[in-house]
Amino acid sequence: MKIKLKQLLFHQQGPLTQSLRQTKSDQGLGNLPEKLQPTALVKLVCGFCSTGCNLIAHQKEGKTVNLTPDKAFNVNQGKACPKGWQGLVPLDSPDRVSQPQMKRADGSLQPISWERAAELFVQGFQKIQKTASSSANAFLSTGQIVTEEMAFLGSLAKFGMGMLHGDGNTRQCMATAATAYKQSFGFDAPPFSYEDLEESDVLVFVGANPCINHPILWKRVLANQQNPKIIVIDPRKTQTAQAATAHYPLRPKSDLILFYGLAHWLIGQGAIDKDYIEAHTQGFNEFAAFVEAFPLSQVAAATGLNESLLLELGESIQEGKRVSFWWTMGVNQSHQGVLVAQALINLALMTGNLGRPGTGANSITGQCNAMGSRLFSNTTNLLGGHEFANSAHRGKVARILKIEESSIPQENSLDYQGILEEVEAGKIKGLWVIATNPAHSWIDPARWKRLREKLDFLVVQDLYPDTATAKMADLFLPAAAWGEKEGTLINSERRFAHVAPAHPKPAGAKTDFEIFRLLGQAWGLHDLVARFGSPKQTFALLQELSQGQPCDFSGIAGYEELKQKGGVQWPQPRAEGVEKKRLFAEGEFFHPQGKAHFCFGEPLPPAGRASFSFPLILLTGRGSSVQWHTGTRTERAPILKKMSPRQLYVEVNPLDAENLGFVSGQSIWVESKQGKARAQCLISPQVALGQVFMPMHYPEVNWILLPDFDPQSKQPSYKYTPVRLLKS
Ligand SMILES: Nc1nc2c(c(=O)[nH]1)N[C@H]1C(S)=C(S)[C@@H](COP(=O)(O)OP(=O)(O)OC[C@H]3O[C@@H](n4cnc5c(=O)[nH]c(N)nc54)[C@H](O)[C@@H]3O)O[C@H]1N2
Ligand SMILES: Nc1nc2c(c(=O)[nH]1)N[C@H]1C(S)=C(S)[C@@H](COP(=O)(O)OP(=O)(O)OC[C@H]3O[C@@H](n4cnc5c(=O)[nH]c(N)nc54)[C@H](O)[C@@H]3O)O[C@H]1N2
Ligand code: SF4
Ligand SMILES: [Mo]
Repeated sequence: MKIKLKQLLFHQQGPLTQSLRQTKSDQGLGNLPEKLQPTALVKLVCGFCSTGCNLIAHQKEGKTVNLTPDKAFNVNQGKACPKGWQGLVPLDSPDRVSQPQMKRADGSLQPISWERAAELFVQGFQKIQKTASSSANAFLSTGQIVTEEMAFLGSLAKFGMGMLHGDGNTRQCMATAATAYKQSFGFDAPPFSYEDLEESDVLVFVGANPCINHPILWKRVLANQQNPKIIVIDPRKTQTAQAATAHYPLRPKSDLILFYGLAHWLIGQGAIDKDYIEAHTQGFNEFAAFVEAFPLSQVAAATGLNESLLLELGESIQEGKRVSFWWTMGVNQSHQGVLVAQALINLALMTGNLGRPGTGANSITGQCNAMGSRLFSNTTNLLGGHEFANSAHRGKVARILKIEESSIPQENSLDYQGILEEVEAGKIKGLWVIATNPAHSWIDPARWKRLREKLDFLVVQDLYPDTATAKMADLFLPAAAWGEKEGTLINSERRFAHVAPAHPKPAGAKTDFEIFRLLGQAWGLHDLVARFGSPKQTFALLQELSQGQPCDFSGIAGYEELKQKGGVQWPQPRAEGVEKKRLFAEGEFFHPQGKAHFCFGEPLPPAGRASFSFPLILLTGRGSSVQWHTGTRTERAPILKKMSPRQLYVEVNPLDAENLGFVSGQSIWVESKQGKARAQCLISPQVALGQVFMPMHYPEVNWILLPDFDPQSKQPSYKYTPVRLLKS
């Protein structure tokens, strides 16, 4: 083998040989035993979380045999979490199918050819269009396919197939942050770079548990040399809270009052940056007057944090030279998430903690391409962060895609819940679900079961035919996975990175991109399909669409530059050669006057309130670093499976358990007004008295949640349901 490798290196001339040779020694692979020596190395970015770790696929005789983290690039600096290391394993699962499946009258599945599947797809949706209405079909997209596929899907569905409505699982995840940024900054633009994690002297994590959910970002925090204060604001004493320098266990959903109170206190202390506020923001005086109603005494009563703790927290922000605020789902999934996110943005703006190294109001994204879906899924906004309602934007998109402007909807799509309500009302009858598993993950999965009966035609496109949603489908389209296809993902710091087709897809399987081409052709959309000839061609199209937008990345020299640099952050317009690590360094925002807006509103209680009958508050979220959402991928990796609990559990505070007479390991019922789930009682001081926690990875959890939504972002509030515990 050594000889073969040498021959390969010797015979291959030019940059590829060079990069292979450099990579092998740089990566420390030269010392591997002979039988493990790869014959080729392919670089790609991880397809699980939004961190976007650079990985290397080891190939041997044309087959990918291993994955290791890439040491050459800055994002992960040679580290990966267990999901990254095990990323290939779910691809080789023996139960993957490469043929589409059609549901027979008796409910069983019949494998069919791709041609037949395309025919059924067209017949099914076109029949609904003709017999019901032109807007009776809709789609639900994802943050887990490559950007090129998202844009293709969104264009086909909306401009070609006439689907007026389409949303995605980023509604469950990032809608709040997107709405907050748009209103505050004028565009959905997370301002930070990962370097800020290392350059900050005060880091405030709100409703975020990066130790298990973004473990490699947490490594970057640990690399911070500024002797930082690491503050965690979370009702639970999470792994992150335990590792932090300070933990503020506020009452669930009291964040808004907390941050308004802190703003009021900081203004009272004069701990604000008046010059910055004057030069770069608008609405501060109104905000300052509004927060007068939040003295610390009232904040203490609402949050359960005593005044001395609140003062300590306020002083940390006041004294910090480079303060950064980081938030995730504890904020986004709230009944007033947009206002909470904006309260954090306001704190950053008023203290001048924006645009400088180590600062920022920073929403960490979740899925590997959540950011791609926010810009290019063509669901809530028109391709490239444009507006459906703006005729100039429609004109631009029509010109670049060479389509009739009239084929672009002039109004925004219904949001996710709105789509489901239309299904319930019998107005939407056809649904196409791509790379998401709502029958498990949506806040009201009971609704899914009811809706199935209302839908005339459900098509599910996934890697596996046995997901909770795929099992309900009339037509199942099996897709090739991440690692088997090409395209780009955009990580949390706005970095475009390249995914290579490093692993052979199952024989006969098609990538999502190829499926979209097939379906588009079968629909008769030949011109539109021709515009999306290949992922590479689509990337160039997206670059053109981005021109003149805040996310302009037309200056990236194609996939080649992404491969060479391990990724490039947007913006990267053609005129500027230098990468901009963070946004707003000049204090120029995207609103017409260039100023950021202070946005705020009255705090309101959540829909469900703890009561005598349901005295405990159920929080949900991620349970471990080895479990990914609904488990379709991580449950197919035996090592990851072994490292995670097999049974649904509920974390209960020791005092609550004692009062109820429960012991750890006992099977109990967790019951809400919606329903009940049996779980193993896990007595844990990590949850506060009066609260319980359940991980979202088990399907029963969402069956008992109270459907409640942020009125602005329409994002579900997954983290607040009154429950009681009963012996089972
Ligand atoms: N291992 C693993 N990693 C993942 C994922 C996964 O499934 N598994 N998913 C990825 C995705 S898509 C996402 S979106 C991210 C999510 O990443 P995180 O947001 O870190 O994950 P969660 O556990 O959902 O929620 C974070 C915290 O919010 C807290 N919280 C609940 N209610 C409140 C509240 O009212 N106020 C405050 N301040 N905090 C509250 C919870 O106690 C929890 O610790 O993780 C990504 N990374
Ligand atoms: N209770 C509770 N519920 C929650 C949350 C919570 O905190 N608490 N968090 C919410 C959040 S933040 C999120 S992001 C959602 C996630 O919810 P989902 O998106 O429903 O969860 P996943 O399990 O990631 O589902 C993705 C599906 O896509 C498939 N897939 C993966 N790659 C590809 C591909 O390349 N092509 C195709 N066609 N299919 C592919 C996978 O097999 C899987 O079935 O869950 C939400 N639900
Ligand atoms: S931290 Fe996220 S991107 Fe990095 S290896 Fe783990 S799952 Fe993949
Ligand atoms: Mo998410």
